[in-house]
Amino acid sequence: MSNLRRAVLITYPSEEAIKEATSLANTVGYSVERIVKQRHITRSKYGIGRGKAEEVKELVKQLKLEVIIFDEVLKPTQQYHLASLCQIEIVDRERLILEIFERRASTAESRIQIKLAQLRYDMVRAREKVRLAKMGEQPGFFGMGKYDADIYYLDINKRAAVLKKKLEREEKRRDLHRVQRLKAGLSTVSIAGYTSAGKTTLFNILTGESKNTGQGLFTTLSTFTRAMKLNTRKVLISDTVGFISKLPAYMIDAFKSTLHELTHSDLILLVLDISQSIEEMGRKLDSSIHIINELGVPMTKILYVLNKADLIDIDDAFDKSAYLSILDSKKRILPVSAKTGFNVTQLKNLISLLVFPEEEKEDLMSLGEPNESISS
Ligand SMILES: Nc1nc2c(ncn2[C@@H]2O[C@H](COP(=O)(O)OP(=O)(O)OP(=O)(O)O)[C@@H](O)[C@H]2O)c(=O)[nH]1
Ligand SMILES: [Mg+2]
Repeated sequence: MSNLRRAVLITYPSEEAIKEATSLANTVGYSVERIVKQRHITRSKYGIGRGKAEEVKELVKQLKLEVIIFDEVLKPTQQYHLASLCQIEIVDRERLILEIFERRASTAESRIQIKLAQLRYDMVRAREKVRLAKMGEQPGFFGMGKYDADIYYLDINKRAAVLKKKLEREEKRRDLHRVQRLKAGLSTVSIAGYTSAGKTTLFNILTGESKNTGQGLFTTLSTFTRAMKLNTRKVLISDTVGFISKLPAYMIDAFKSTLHELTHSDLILLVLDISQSIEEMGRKLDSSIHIINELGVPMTKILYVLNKADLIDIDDAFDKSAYLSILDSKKRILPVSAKTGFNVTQLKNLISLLVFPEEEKEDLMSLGEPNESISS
């Protein structure tokens, strides 16, 4: 595509940070022409140091770039200062994620959620602009005076309130479904985890579905539920929206109704990509746990699924799972491959054991042993 918007990306020096930010940028249609790396990108007037900011300004001019992608959530003042210095639009991490969500939202509910999140994004910035306008620092706010800026701010507030009402109605409808399910006596299991961990691939292999999977981030943007057979019993299993780090709390809030599925589940399969470095896994695990805590889900409901075991040496997989379980001995962990089917039968057994403890007393001591061909 030639209509990609040419961007300079400002991010952290780690390879993983660069990869993730580039992938986010590509997903929304930016081509990353240059990468500027900085250890600290949340400090100071411009997010980055003055010298670096000047460097970016030069780059933008020389390469005729159209946008700066800033891989952090910038304070509105920082965003304003950097944009003024470089005379160019800034897309920070928060807006990047919002843009992806906007493109991928397919249900009425997720569209309301995105709109709400966008309004909050604007609201914070409008508040800042009103403040700057009052200090006389930025008299022309979209060509408006102070009074107009106040009105604009109130208007955003009002629209947000209307959307919240709508969202509540959608939530109520969901709750009704949930009650019906409970009446049907079915237990629920949810698949959660960092984006691209392989949740949908796992969902497909467990249910026989063929939902879209993909290398990009946020392939799945709304919850999907299906029945899954476990020996003689049946449970409902849901695939959910992926997590990402540096997600502001209000965005988690906007997605709470989608993620409510997790709050009400009997068991959460927290999927981790085990083919990544232990540091990277740890970082993503932290982000996931943070969001799960925000949702008020008890940690005792989590079963850790270490996916993509086919990509690494099996001993390595067990080392990694051991390492992660050392951090908290109560963790329940199983390496699997959603792609090859490795350990998927064991996973089903474990789900069965955890969801129906009274009926599945027989031991599952051999769980996690590499007794199933990894390439089957
Ligand atoms: N090698 C290998 N690749 C896998 C495995 N599971 C998933 N993948 C790949 O990882 C990528 C992401 O898989 P998805 O199932 O879409 O991941 P997801 O967690 O649903 O991602 P989002 O919906 O975007 O949050 C795809 O390219 C899959 O083919 C696995 O066990 N082994
Ligand atoms: Mg998915």
